[in-house]
Amino acid sequence: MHLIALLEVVSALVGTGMAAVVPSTHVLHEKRGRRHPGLTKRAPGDSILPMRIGLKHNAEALAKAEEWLMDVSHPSSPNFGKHWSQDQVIHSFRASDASVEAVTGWLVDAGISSTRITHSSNKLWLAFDATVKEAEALLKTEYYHDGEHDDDDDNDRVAVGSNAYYLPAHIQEHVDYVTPGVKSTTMDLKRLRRKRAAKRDVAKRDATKGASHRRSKNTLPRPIKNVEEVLSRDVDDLSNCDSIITPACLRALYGYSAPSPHAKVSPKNSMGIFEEGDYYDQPDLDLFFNAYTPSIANGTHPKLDSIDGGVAPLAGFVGGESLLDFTIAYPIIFPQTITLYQTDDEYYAYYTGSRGIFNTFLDALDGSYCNYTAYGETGDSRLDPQYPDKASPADEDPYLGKLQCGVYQPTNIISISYGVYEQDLPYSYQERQCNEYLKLALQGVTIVIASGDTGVGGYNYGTYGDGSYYGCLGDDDAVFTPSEACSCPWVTNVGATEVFPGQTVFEPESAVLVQEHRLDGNYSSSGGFSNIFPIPAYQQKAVQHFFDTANPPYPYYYNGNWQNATNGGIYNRNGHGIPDVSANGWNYPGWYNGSFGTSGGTSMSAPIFASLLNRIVEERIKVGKGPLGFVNPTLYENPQVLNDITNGTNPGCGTNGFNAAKGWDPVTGLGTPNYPKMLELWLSLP
Ligand SMILES: *[C@@H]1O[C@H](CO)[C@@H](O)[C@H](O)[C@H]1NC(C)=O
Ligand SMILES: *[C@@H]1O[C@H](CO)[C@@H](O)[C@H](O)[C@H]1NC(C)=O
Ligand SMILES: *[C@@H]1O[C@H](CO)[C@@H](O)[C@H](O)[C@H]1NC(C)=O
Ligand SMILES: *[C@@H]1O[C@H](CO)[C@@H](O)[C@H](O)[C@H]1NC(C)=O
Ligand SMILES: *[C@@H]1O[C@H](CO)[C@@H](O)[C@H](O)[C@H]1NC(C)=O
Ligand SMILES: CC(=O)N[C@H]1CO[C@H](CO)[C@@H](O)[C@@H]1O
Repeated sequence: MHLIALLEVVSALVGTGMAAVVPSTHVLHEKRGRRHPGLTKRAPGDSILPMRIGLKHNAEALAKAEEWLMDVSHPSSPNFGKHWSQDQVIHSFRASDASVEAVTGWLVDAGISSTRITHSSNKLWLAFDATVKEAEALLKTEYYHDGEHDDDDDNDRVAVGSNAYYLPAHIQEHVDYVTPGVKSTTMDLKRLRRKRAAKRDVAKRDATKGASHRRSKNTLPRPIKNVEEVLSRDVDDLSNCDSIITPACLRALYGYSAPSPHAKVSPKNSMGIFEEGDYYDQPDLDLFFNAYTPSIANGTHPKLDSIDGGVAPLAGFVGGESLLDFTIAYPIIFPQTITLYQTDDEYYAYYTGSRGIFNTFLDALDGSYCNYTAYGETGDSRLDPQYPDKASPADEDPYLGKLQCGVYQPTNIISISYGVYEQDLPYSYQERQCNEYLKLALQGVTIVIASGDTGVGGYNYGTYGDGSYYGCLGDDDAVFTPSEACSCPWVTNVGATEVFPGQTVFEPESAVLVQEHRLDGNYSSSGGFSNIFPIPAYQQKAVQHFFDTANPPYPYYYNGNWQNATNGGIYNRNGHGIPDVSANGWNYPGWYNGSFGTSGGTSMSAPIFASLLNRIVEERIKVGKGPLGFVNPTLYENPQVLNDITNGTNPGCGTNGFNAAKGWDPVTGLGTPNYPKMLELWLSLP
């Protein structure tokens, strides 16, 4: 009964209500603005909580990170190309020894013996198990859980958190935050386990939503009528590139030659491609090689770096994405090889509708990321798959191993044709992930991501779990919806172009626009301005030039603050401009489960751009130079190595979207690749 009374007090007066039981040695560290509506049940005192104390570590490092990256990536820097080692990155982003000692001392004095405390390998947090009772005494708080909340993402798990907690005053300066705390932790509470069967039904119902929401969409093939005639054409014919973009059309557009199939290639330059919930199959790849690149032998396939049970190939589940990625990349880079980073066991990929994306992939590339703290997030979140996958029924082939941390070396170039929208995930989740892309870039890795296929809006159907609509933002559905993770300023974001009917590959391309292509709307190149990330220094001039010369006719807001825009603003005037560059994204031929058709999407554009960068790395290796790392500063300083695209728009949210324009624009970025110029530029750089 006492507990119920306290709960009311906490609910009404967070902080002050608790202050009576807080000794004067302690200070409030974090509290919620409003009591969490889901956390209604007191956590049993004897349950064990996995406590994590994020150390106030790397605030200085995070502030300097951009400068560090520019130091090795800006072509005018004397340290250009001098990428860091992984140890150097971990060391620079870790917490100070003084913080570790102070916090450990406090815990030991409070009765948590030092043998119970683990210090993470990246030095950023301390971990120990504690009973709810111990943790409440330590933090002068109370823990609640959401056991009755029927959330379809969780797998026999509940969220546990508190509404406010306190730290000794002398410890506060060393601690970023504690979980579970105001940020809840997902965990099993044995007595609250729900029946598996019931949960699985819910999960299945959500399968379509979960899978489609996270994938670039235009990859499913459209059948064409004149298959026989199309397949009888000479593979080098360039007269039909306005209806089918063959490998030869791409070579003509971007000025590179077919690689010699017998060239000697560096074993250290396999190209990385990420896939999730979508699989290639060998017969479809072979049909493509046979028709368009006979010099690539049947059976050629990527090397699988399986992440947390990810499998490939998988004949029964053929999807357009993987096949498109590989049939784009092989003709450009072969005999260079491809490394496939395939994440997720099928249960997570298909049935859970888990909203998290990329964290388990980044865990596999960088072991220190598994437990890294930044922007108030430590390690994987409740939105990410939980491994070992105890939730999956045995017949779904669960992955029962441990979460894979740091098991694969990242390739020099990684192409990603997946993403969701900035509104789909907590901003802190995306900021922490973006910081990881920066850390990989510091080590010389180039991440290339598709911009998305929905213009300035989002997919034009459906609702989020909480009932809000996910086409566009705001009460009137008028505010533009930037895609992610491509909106991170430390990756290279690729939009899509098209050769319109009647045009040839010897004329300029336009921004892609396909009307009523999908059930859920039109296809155009996603672009605009991030609501999370500000304009990075390397892009300032380009964005300013766009506003000066092609000012869009829409009201805007600042600092991502669309909720508060009183002038009806619909885009973020000082947000990171997206995309950076573009490449063709429409009418690529291919086989899917044995049927021939054409497809596209920015899913096609990203691997084109990434493959050309992979070839440039290969040429640099031949002359004793290193990988490219973060390419954007070099591109923004040298826009002449790209073909500026000036025609087209990316409609959405009831508007025409933005216009492609001279110079950078938020539809096609700086433009499409001019391979000879790009190669010459990077061969001239150290
Ligand atoms: C390669 O595979 C394709 C598709 O299965 C087939 O049509 C072709 O005959 C094969 N080529 C060789 C040389 O085996
Ligand atoms: C592929 O084709 C086979 C039969 O040709 C069919 O049974 C299967 O459902 C198809 N799979 C997909 C993913 O379309
Ligand atoms: C697609 O474009 C057409 C023509 O501009 C427009 O009328 C239609 O509303 C668009 N569809 C959606 C779902 O936005
Ligand atoms: C909107 O304005 C209020 C009051 O100024 C502020 O507390 C809130 O953080 C703002 N929202 C955003 C998204 O910035
Ligand atoms: C310019 O783009 C529009 C679509 O936005 C397209 O209809 C038109 O054909 C393009 N013009 C040229 C010359 O490609
Ligand atoms: C050293 C340490 O505590 N490592 C942890 C990092 O995160 C993984 C996955 O969340 C844990 O299993 C490890 O124990």
